[in-house]
Amino acid sequence: MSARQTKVTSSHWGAFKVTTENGRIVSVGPFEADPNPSAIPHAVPSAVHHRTRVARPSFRRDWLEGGPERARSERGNDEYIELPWDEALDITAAELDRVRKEHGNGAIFGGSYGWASAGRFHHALSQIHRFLNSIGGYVSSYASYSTAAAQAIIPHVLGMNFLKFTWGEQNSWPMIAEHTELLVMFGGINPKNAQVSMGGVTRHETTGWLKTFSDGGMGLVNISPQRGDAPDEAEWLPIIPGSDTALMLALAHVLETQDLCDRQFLDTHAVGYDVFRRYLTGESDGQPKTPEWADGLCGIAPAVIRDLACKMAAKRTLITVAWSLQRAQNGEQPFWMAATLAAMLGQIGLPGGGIGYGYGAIGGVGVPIKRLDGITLPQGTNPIEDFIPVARIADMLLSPGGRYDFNGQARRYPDIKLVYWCGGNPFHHHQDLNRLANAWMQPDTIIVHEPWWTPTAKRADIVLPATTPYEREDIGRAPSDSFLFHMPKLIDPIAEARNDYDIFSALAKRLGCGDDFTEGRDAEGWLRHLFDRFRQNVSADGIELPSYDELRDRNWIELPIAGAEHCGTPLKAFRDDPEAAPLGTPSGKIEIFSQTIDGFGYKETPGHPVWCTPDEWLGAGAAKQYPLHLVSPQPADKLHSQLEAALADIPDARPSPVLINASDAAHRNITDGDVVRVFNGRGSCLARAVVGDRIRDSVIAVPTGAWYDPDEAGNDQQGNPNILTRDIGTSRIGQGSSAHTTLVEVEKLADS
Ligand SMILES: Nc1nc2c(c(=O)[nH]1)N[C@H]1C(S)=C(S)[C@@H](COP(=O)(O)OP(=O)(O)OC[C@H]3O[C@@H](n4cnc5c(=O)[nH]c(N)nc54)[C@H](O)[C@@H]3O)O[C@H]1N2
Ligand SMILES: Nc1nc2c(c(=O)[nH]1)N[C@H]1C(S)=C(S)[C@@H](COP(=O)(O)OP(=O)(O)OC[C@H]3O[C@@H](n4cnc5c(=O)[nH]c(N)nc54)[C@H](O)[C@@H]3O)O[C@H]1N2
Ligand SMILES: [Mo]
Repeated sequence: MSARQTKVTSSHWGAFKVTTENGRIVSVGPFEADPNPSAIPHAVPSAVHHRTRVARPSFRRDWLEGGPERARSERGNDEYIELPWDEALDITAAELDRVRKEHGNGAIFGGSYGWASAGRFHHALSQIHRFLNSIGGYVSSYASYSTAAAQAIIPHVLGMNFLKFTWGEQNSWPMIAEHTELLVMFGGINPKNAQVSMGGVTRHETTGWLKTFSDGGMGLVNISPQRGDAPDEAEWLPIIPGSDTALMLALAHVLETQDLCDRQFLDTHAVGYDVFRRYLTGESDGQPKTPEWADGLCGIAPAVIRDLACKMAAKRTLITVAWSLQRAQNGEQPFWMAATLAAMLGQIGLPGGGIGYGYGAIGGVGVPIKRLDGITLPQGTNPIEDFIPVARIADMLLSPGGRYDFNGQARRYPDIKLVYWCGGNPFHHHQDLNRLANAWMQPDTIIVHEPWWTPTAKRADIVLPATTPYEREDIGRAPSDSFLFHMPKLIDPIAEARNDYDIFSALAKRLGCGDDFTEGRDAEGWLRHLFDRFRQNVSADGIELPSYDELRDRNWIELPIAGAEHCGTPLKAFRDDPEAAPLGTPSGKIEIFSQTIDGFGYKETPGHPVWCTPDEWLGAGAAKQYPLHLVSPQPADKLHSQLEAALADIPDARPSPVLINASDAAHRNITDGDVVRVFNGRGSCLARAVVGDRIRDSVIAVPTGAWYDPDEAGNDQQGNPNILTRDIGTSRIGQGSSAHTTLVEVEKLADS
């Protein structure tokens, strides 16, 4: 591997060229077919060769020497002992065996949420789930941090799996460009987030589409606490976080009272408008949801609300809602209410009209493409049926046997003895990290596969060093992308890193189920097998693929599946004939009132969308003590906590930036560049002030992704907002993450 060579590889942030020399990645460059390549891969060369790579299998001293009982109290504050692979695998297999024999597989938590890396075979989550299934099963996790509340509510309202709706029943970019006159964006559409997509996004097109929309004279309205969440051409309505449902209700109130709603559409295509209308007008609760009422909650003037409602009724309007709105307490409500508002406008099923969720959240949303069967490693079946809603991990660890409600079910948390993580970083992604750190002391044993010493790896008992995609061969393909990649092995594994597949194969063999797990194939055997299956499947669609060897030679090909001709008008069949093409809801129609949800008996969330006052927001009593609302968006310069090793080395990159309005900064004697402490009753972190007028007053933004690194007093040095966020479910319906429901205060550090 000494000669200099350049190859293309694929990643969640797109395809890019990688140049290697003498066994090292020396530089990266853009991929020719990408009109707007992401800068994220620039961190790859230094991250891959970084000093924070896990070199060898590592065991926490207390766990290794004292066993689980002694180990628990020390996680996160201990030394590691390196062992040779054979011994490490023996110990790990023996511990898995002990737990499954003593407590059953229902005591193993293998949810292992996380984005891991692109690449279809070495997909860490598929690998761990297949492995744990082959050894008798595990407690899994349900839905995602991204969209858990949406995944729960949308099937009740629109009768469809949320992901199916996202990929199958939303307007494509070309259709919006052609037909939409007014684009009303709750939470904006920010191309910064469209840099990434699960499994890859080769052509970064979102910026280009937004420019097409504004150049073409489309009306753009950005309803967000941050101006930068949409193009500057958009009208900015700087809303108070957590109050979108109130604004939507007021828009609905104007439509209802000014007779601007499509009553016929509501009669033929929706159920429950009558019940909802009584709530809207205040007949049922005494409070009409007028623009004046909403102004006091969301901070948008009544005249602006009236004007917007009239425009929405007069024009072909597409309402879009960012995923962030449902990553908040009662995050189900703005998603439900937005669908209700769209139903009142009566444009659902018309080209360029209606409702869409998550445009800009990831690169694939809106891309017109023919969907093909994926390339996935079969995971087998899990004999353990028990699961938790994904974001309830700390609750689970803190209250084994504890009761909770979830989407109409009364459930109990399992009693977990062993946690196994491969491809995620809970000490990045979970809320209230001090609480998680406490919950993390409960299990006997925590096993983590990681390329880097992340905060999660530093809190594991057994850390097995994993390769990165550059150290192994794989196939790259994302469902919303027309490119297919052979991802070459570019360098040898760093130190003693091994592929997750090889680690699991060796453990499975020790546990007596090696053949079940491998089916007699090595990694290359699987790649050829999975590729051949994909090749056969797509040939039924009339697409002929080259052989695996030819793909390997060519590095990448484009499939003939992109283009507007692959996308029809969303929900057209339902609009044309709701009897013949009903939705999958119990009524077959849009459920503005859901008998099912009403039947759950959750008094805080009745059978129609409602405004629920959040526990933490600018209108709460707690705002006296913590007067700033913290939003924690995705970082612009990377994907979550990935590549953080390299990014944290950039001078002044850490602690993380905190965007703060000039008036809030002045009030606290903070100037641009100052290091500040952001704090509330749950914890505190450092951050570096970025002062400006692109965020509304009383709101601050700290991006996610810094590696949690508390000092002895518990003050996080790197600027991870999750030390501050609140760890409660969105509601009993979705039990998702409610990261955006957080109040804080900021102070200048005495010596900055
Ligand atoms: N406050 C707040 N918190 C949030 C959010 C928010 O908006 N606000 N957003 C949430 C959302 S939507 C998400 S999706 C989560 C994301 O949270 P995660 O998906 O957990 O974050 P990542 O940093 O992508 O974690 C992936 C980990 O896998 C490791 N990895 C990469 N490749 C491999 C591999 O091949 N093998 C192994 N074994 N490991 C590998 C990486 O080094 C990294 O540590 O964060 C959530 N947290
Ligand atoms: N560069 C980059 N892109 C990413 C990721 C990444 O890590 N890096 N992660 C990816 C993942 S896993 C996901 S799930 C998506 C997430 O996609 P989103 O959920 O859309 O993204 P966020 O950045 O969390 O939030 C978008 C904006 O919502 C606004 N916002 C917050 N609260 C409210 C509110 O109450 N009301 C309104 N109206 N606006 C609010 C904030 O100003 C924030 O900037 O992003 C994906 N894209
Ligand atoms: Mo996500």
